[in-house]
Amino acid sequence: MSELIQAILDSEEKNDLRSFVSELRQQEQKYLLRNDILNVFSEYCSKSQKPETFYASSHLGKLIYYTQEIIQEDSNLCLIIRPKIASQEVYRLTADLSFEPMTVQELLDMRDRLVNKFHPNEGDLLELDFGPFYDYTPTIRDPKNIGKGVQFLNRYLSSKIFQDSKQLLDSLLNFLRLHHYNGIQLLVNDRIKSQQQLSDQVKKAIAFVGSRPSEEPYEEFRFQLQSMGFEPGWGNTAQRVQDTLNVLDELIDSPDPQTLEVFISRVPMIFRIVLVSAHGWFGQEGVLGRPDTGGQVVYVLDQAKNLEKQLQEDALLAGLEKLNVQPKVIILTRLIPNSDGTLCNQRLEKVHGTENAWILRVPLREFNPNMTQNWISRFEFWPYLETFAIDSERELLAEFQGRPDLIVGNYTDGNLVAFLLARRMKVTQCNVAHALEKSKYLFSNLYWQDLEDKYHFSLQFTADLIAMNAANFVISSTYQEIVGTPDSVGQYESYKCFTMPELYHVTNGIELFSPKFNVVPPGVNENAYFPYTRTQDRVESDRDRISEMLFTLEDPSQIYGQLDDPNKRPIFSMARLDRIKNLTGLAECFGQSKELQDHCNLILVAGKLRVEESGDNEERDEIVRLYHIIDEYNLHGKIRWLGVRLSKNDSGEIYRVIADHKGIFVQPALFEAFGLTILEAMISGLPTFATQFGGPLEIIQDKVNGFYINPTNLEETATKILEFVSKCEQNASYWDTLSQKAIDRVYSTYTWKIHTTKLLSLARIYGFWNFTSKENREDLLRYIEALFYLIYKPRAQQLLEQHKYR
Ligand code: UDP
Ligand code: LCN
Repeated sequence: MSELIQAILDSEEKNDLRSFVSELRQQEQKYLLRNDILNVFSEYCSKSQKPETFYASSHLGKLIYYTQEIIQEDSNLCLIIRPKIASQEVYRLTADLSFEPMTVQELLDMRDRLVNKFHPNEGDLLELDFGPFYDYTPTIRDPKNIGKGVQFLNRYLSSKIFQDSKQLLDSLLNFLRLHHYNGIQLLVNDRIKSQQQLSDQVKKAIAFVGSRPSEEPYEEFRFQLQSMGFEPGWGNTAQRVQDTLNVLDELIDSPDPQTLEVFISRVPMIFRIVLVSAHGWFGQEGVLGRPDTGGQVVYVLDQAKNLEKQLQEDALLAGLEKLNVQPKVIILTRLIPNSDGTLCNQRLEKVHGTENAWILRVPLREFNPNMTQNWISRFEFWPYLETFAIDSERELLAEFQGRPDLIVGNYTDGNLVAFLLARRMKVTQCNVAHALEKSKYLFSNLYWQDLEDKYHFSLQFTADLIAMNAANFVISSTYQEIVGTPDSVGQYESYKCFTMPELYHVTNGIELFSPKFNVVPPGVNENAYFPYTRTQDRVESDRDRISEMLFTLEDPSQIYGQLDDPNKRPIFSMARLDRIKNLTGLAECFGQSKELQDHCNLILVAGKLRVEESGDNEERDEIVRLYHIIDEYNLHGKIRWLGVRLSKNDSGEIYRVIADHKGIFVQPALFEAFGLTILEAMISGLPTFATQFGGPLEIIQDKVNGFYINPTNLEETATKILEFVSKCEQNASYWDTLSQKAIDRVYSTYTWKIHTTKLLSLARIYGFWNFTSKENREDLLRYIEALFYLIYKPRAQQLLEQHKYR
């Protein structure tokens, strides 16, 4: 950046800089974000009649492009520049146009001054810095490789084996000795005592199994292998055992990353998994669409089913059939005594379509029954997590008859519980964010004190820092969830450096280049969601019933609005009614475009119809707004709002019926972390228009298999949809082409098979890495514990005090 700055200062552009700075000074806002900065610059360019190239190609234009934020203070401007993904430089631009680099501490102090929360005379604020803990772990260099942690780790580990083969092979042997199932030793027994013996015996065993018929079942030669030092777990046939031993042999002789990955991925070390999804209504029926209950529940349920299937397949291939191995997956959630007709008050529920996957619901301790007997918003949930983890540990140990092999947390609360459990039980911890609220709510950290009553971000962000640093590995659904795009900051990236005025400063909150980050997108339930063209798999009566419900049924208890012309092309959307989902924005976009109304109807599936039925602030506000918009733009006859709770199959059929009518799906969220409805719509064959803010940017390839929209620009969004609609009206095959491309996209990239294979391979490799380097993490975990006990817990207790009087 310094070269770019110098180039501006050494050229005529210095005058432009001066004038632009004076434009900035005239802005009322003291804190400008990227969009504001670009707007001011574009105005400046047109006012001063700059050639078109100036905006993008001048030095100044480039500097502005990289500038994420500008803060004005007295006569100075502070520029926060992001020269590339996951890096930040900060400069003070003084009145005489000199650029002085600023430290992170200076930046955070300045932000505090901006909100009048800087108290230099009261001493320094607590500074959180996780940087030193990552100094001795390997880090990725190139930002484009962020999110490919495991590949990197494999390269690193295998090069270490090269360098110090003795030590690492010793740990490999110890690692192999570690594994057993229900007390039965797996892989190697104590006949193999040294690394040298391991190497010799592997070669002997390879020769031995090589002499057997390749399809011979393992059980037939089990005892011969045992006498050589090998126990079950190498394969189910002579061929498979030979393959696995060959991989190990190669690893010993000439380690390389692929061999290491293949070998560790075959080690039968995972049989019991816990998926923690603590808040919300977690159930299989009648829960979706309620506040806080959306994609995460869908994701975790599908993941549980597919993990079980994959674990069963792996166990079979490893030759463990006769050991009566029964992999078990437990979804750990809270029990809600007043469960509003759902099964959320049931302790144990089997996951449909599985043999051994369960939902285990553990009640919160009864601090105040008004709270703990009922659903509690995710923003209020913090005081209950520690005791929930303690109680859950006991229940899990009983259910599994031992410790689990992997704990996966979901969302901030589940990740914190996963941390507490993993720490207590010494198990590998994996995190899934689903959504990090910090980047969802603008300025949520700077103004945390004003928002505290409603959102309690001080607890949430502290919990996030704790859990993301403690996790052995993190899976994200997209790359940008970690580090954003060239022009927007990633969700994890937003935890790198921030202030919580009067609470703490974070100078290095997370190492984005750590190999712990891995992109592993979810899939979609292919039994419920499949292309509308697969008529043989559809049930005609369901189709008719759903079709009636969507277009004509009169049932004021759950449907609002009748269509004047049900044959118009449907624009469809389905989401929880919270502000960020912005269904009201879509209604407004539709309301403002007469032309869109001429061609299409708008059909929304959105939680509830009545304010009195909702216990959630945002949901209530959105219900009111939606009615208001319908009246304001007189959308009667053109819109239907379904406040229904659909079964899984119905929700699949609904997309297909919309596709039968050559409709489209619109996902208008102001920000969407990933967006499962987009996968559901696309696999059903619906041309999909999705927000350009967040994960959809990676799911859809614009104009190839769907379209991006900017949901804050209503006119542009309406135009994009209209363009598509008129193209389809001119040429009906255009809709079909888009529909097929959407279907292909999901099948090629977003399946649960891809997801679970990768997740399990990660769990094994990080388990190995954790085993070989565990002493290196203890200091980090101690620091994290201190944060938990000294910051998180006292604040959680304060909140609990408030809850006692609700
Ligand atoms: N969903 C539903 N009924 C509703 C709203 C949503 O069944 O009224 C389902 C939807 O099919 C999808 C999930 O809830 O599977 C929402 O996931 P997404 O990732 O799109 O958003 P989230 O709600 O997690 O933010
Ligand atoms: C939460 C969200 O907000 C969505 O964007 C995701 O699709 C969902 O969780 C599943 O990860």
